[in-house]
Amino acid sequence: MTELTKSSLSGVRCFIGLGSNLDDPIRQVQNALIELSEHPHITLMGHSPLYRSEPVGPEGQPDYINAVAEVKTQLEPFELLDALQQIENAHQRVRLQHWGPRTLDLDLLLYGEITLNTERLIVPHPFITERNFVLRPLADLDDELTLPGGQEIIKYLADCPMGTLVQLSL
Ligand code: A4P
Ligand code: MG
Repeated sequence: MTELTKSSLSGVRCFIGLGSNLDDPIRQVQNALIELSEHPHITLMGHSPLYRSEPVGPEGQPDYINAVAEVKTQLEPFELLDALQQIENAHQRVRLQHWGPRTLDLDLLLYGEITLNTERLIVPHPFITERNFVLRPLADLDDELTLPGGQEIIKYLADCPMGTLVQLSL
């Protein structure tokens, strides 16, 4: 096995939430998936379908396009957050309003079995269990997925209102 293949198979299994509701959101999410796959220290293992979701947060903003990517990486959690924020910044992401419209949001949903609660990084992502646009695509990728405490994602999904979540056929 070559070094390249060996390194691409090792690392921590992580899930990244992608969201966009500005400036051609479908293209923003598709390009972000390509950028994740091209990152030298991130291996894209797969991604969910894209979904259209109604905005959570301030009213009057456009619908979001959401998806979840499954990756493997040898980056530490804060290094992975740095990499995600670099990709966000490359998408001309400007932070104007909490939960407001954005060209690209990359959230670190799960980092293996790790739990972290620091000022800069909380893992699992705090709203993972209550957002249909996170739970549905996570279950698409692995319907046996659990949180670090062992709670099953599909149980949260069963209790989560689906609102107007629509899977896009791309
Ligand atoms: N941060 C802490 N933990 C994490 C983590 N696990 N992953 C810190 C990523 N970042 C994390 O994030 C603010 C800070 O959170 C970061 O600097 C990082 O150090 P931000 O992306 O700049 O700000 P934000 O996104 O406005 O705030 P926040 O709390 O991350 O919001 P969310 O939870 O990302 O929600 N509606 C729909 N339909 N679809 C969406 O995707 N997204 C949001 C944003 C709101 N409404 C939405 C959607
Ligand atoms: Mg965010």
